[in-house]
Amino acid sequence: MFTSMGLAVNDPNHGFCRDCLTLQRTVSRRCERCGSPRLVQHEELYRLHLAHIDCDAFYASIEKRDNPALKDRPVIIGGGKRGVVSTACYIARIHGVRSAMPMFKALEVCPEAVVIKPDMEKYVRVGREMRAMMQALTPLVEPLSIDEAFLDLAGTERLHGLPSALVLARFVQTIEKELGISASVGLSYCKFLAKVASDLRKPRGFSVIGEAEAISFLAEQPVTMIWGVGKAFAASLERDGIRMISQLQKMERADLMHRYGVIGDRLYRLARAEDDRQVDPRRDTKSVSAETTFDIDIASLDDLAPVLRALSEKVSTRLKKTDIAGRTVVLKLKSRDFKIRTRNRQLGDPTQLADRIFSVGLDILKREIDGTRYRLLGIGVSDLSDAANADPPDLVDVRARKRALAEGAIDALRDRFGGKAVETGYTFGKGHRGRPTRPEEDEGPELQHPWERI
Ligand code: TTP
Ligand code: MG
Ligand code: MG
Repeated sequence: MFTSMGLAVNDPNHGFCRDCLTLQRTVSRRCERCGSPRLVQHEELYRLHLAHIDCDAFYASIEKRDNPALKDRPVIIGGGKRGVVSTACYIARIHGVRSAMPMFKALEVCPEAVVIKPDMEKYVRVGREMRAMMQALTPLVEPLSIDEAFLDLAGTERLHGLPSALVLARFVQTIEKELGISASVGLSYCKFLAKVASDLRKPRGFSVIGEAEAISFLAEQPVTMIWGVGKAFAASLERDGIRMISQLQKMERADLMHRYGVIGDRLYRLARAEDDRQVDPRRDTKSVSAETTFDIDIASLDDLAPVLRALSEKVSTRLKKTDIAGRTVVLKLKSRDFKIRTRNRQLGDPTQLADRIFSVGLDILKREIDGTRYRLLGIGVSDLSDAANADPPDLVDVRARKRALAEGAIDALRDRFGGKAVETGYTFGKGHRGRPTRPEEDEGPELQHPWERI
C-alpha cells in the first residue's frame, strides 16, 4: 500500500496522503496520486513519535457499523436510568446534542434522532480489539479510557519500515476496515499536546503539533485546554482575569503557585508546553477498589453507608499511596441470590479523595436501595491517571475545598497513629451490623465493570 514514489522517507518537505499513504513530491492541496485532499504536511512530521488516538463518537460509530440504515441519521446513545446522553454521532452533534445532556433536552434539539440504549459489552469488546491492535504496533500503549490511548512509537521505525506518522495513518485505516470505526490521531512530542492534537480535527482527524510551534499554538488557546482545568477551576481563573494560556505564559511560577497551589505549577509548565510524562503501559491498572462480604445480608442504606465510607477511605488511601487518581467511581453490589450489580459514574476531574468517592458512591447506592438484600458491597475508581490532575482546587465550592483540606489533616493523623485513630462521622460508632465481619476487609478481585474490563 505504501508508495514512496522514489522519495526519501524522513524528508520533512514531503507530506503524505492519508488515503493512499503516498509520499508527496511537493507541498500541495491534493494527493499527487489519488487526488485526495487528506494530506499531512509538517516540518517535524517524521521526527515525532508520541501519539494520542481517540475514536470518533465511539459508541455511536459502533451502532452505525452494526446497522448501516443508521449511517446518515442522527444517532444518540443513552437513556437508561440516568436519562442522559452517553454520546451522539457527529450528525446529531450538528443539531446541538452533547454528551451528558439530559435526554429530553437532546430530543428537543434533535427530535428526529434515533436513540439507542448502550450495549457496554459490545463496546468493551471493540475497545479491547482496538487495544490489542495498538499493542501490536508498540509495547508502549497507555490506555486512558475505553476508546483512547497514548502510544509511544519511538524506536519502532525499523520494525515497521515506516516513520511513526505513517504507521499511525495506516493504523487508523486498518481499524476503519477491520473494526468499522473511525478515530482521530494527535501526534506530538509530549502527552499533553498529543492529546490536545487528537481533538483538533475530529472526526477522522490527524493533527500534528511540533516543538517549534507549541508555545505560539498554546498562546491562542483558552485555559480550559489545559489538562485538569475543569469548568469550576476555569471560572475561578476567569475571576482572576485569566482566560487564555498566553496570560499564563507571562506569569511567574511562584505567583501561580501562590495563587493556586500545586496546580499552579502545572499551569506554569503546561502553558509553556513542558511535559515530560512518559507513556506508561502499566497505567493500564484497571481500577483501585475495595469490597467486603457481610455475614448477614443487608438491605438498608443506614447499614450500608458506614461500610461504604470505610471502603471509600481504603480506596482513597491506596490511591494516595500510589499517587494516582480515578475519574470514574464504580459501585458494586452482590445480592442474596448472587446477582452482581455494577454502576459507574464519571466525574468532571479525577479524584483521590475519600469524601468525593464516598459521596458519589452514596448517591449511586441510594438508587439501588429497593428492598434487595445485599451480601457484598464494593467501591472503586477507574479511568486512572496521574494524581497531578486530581481534585483541582474548586474555589467555587468552598465547602468542598475545606473538606479536602480536612481530609489531608485526617490522613496525616492516620499516618502517625494508624488507620483506626481517626474516624469520621459516618464510620464512628455506627452500623456495627454492616461492619465487615469476614475478614476485616477483602481486597477482593478488581471490580468488573465495563470501563476496566477492557
Ligand atoms: P469520548 O472519547 O469522550 O467521546 P466520543 O468517542 O463519543 O466522541 P469524540 O469523537 O468526541 O471522542 O468518550 C468515549 C465513549 O465514552 C463515548 O462514546 C461514550 C462514553 N462516554 C459516556 O458514556 N459519557 C460521557 O460523558 C462521555 C464523555 C463519554
Ligand atoms: Mg472518543
Ligand atoms: Mg475518549
